[in-house]
Amino acid sequence: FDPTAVSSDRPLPLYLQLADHLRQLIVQGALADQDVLPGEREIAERFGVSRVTVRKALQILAEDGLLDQRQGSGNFVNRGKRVEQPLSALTSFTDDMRSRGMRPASQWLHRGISAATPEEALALGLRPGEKVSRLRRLRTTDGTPMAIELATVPCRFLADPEIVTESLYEVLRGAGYPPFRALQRLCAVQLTADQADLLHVPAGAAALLIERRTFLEDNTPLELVRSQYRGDAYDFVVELNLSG
Ligand code: 16G
Repeated sequence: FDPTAVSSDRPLPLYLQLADHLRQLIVQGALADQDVLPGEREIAERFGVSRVTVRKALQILAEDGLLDQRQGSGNFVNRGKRVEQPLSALTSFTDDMRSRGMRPASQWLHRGISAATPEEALALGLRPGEKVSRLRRLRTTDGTPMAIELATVPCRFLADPEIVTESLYEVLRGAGYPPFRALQRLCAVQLTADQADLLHVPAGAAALLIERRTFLEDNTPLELVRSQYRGDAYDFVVELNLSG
């Protein structure tokens, strides 16, 4: 614990400062999964704040799913389950989560039609300015934010983005455009303050940027996706074989 992380000199209410500090300790791994936090009184003394402030901060972390408040036995750190996704299978977020018995959901950040940018036109084999459907979502599992995803699909495969309510791939399959093959690139990035806010992690936290280009069986580009996956929640796993 760093008592200087909470100070009445800063404009943010003390309970929010304390919640932020504890969240960072959890997300960055200084507090391990299932660690028990000290009691309210001890935390209050260490940070020089009231017990009410501590209670409000812990309440926020519990609501964010980072703490399990167990009556009588204390506050347990819940770093959440890491999700393992095999890199070799072409699956959708919804399929992936359901196959693990988890509940996928999306929070819509944007859904609309606009002209392809030159970069998108190139990646999707479109004429410059051709119309594309854009779907920007915060993807969650069991209520925990996992990734921010922007999918761009030519309008000729998805004329109305509003018909996608849950799974984009389900809609594309239903329309006779099943995703067949994809090329994916992963690289490490730090989240911007806005992205970190959406994903409930501290600004600057590590994430995996994944760019995917998906094709139909005849090699026509179907979607271009750019996503930021939480570095603390996701493992991408790949199987290697001795070739030759
Ligand atoms: C996955 C795909 C994304 C695809 C989405 C469809 C990665 C990195 N990305 O998130 O390309 O658009 O699934 O999911 O795996 P949906 O069918 O649940 O909407």
